[in-house]
Amino acid sequence: MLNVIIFGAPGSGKGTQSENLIKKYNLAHISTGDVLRAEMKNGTELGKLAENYIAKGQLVPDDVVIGMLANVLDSKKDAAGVIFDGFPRTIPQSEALEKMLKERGQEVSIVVSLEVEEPELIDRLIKRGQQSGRSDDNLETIKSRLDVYKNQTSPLKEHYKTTGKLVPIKGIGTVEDIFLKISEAVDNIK
Ligand code: B4P
Repeated sequence: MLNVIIFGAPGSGKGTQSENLIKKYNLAHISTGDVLRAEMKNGTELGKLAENYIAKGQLVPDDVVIGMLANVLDSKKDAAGVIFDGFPRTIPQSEALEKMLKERGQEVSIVVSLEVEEPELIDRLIKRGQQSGRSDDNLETIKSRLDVYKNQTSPLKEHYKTTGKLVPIKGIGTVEDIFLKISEAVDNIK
């Protein structure tokens, strides 16, 4: 089973490239951001809790996201593989994911890290905010998301470097060119 983590700062193109990966490799998609936004839209208890964190650009607490992921993962057990988009975002989340996969006789296959500089990230997210109306795509919240990424999420890169799973890919250029580089990396591990 192919387990792809797509990793990168907010606005690096994780969601965009996930869509291409799903189509080409027939993978199931788990985006913790999408799951949380759906809960918010449906006004569930989890959604109400998540809203407080997302609107401020902070991470939703680990225990909440990890608990949520276990349920979602089991719902995809018949898929050819899974793309993890926006998860893990902290060291405890990566440990939980590895444990969950191990319990199911699986492991992380590859961690694709999309590398994009901060001014470009801000530019993309502001543009998206003008169209999507996402509550976290405004300058103040974008800046907190980038700080959270630097402090809590980017240390995961070191962890995946030591496991030999990390493949850094420049995330600037056309969506198609970036996808070609990602596909090459994925094909190399198959
Ligand atoms: P997410 O939904 O994961 O949002 P994100 O990291 O901000 O990235 P996003 O998916 O939106 O952007 P993408 O890189 O696809 O998370 C939202 C919030 O939910 C988090 O801040 C957090 O509060 C909470 N959350 C989610 N997961 C969590 C977890 N595991 N633990 C705790 N909390 C969690 O960028 C896309 C934009 O760039 C698009 O507008 C696209 O059109 C553009 N783009 C893409 N490729 C491009 C290219 N090559 N050139 C130009 N533009 C491009």
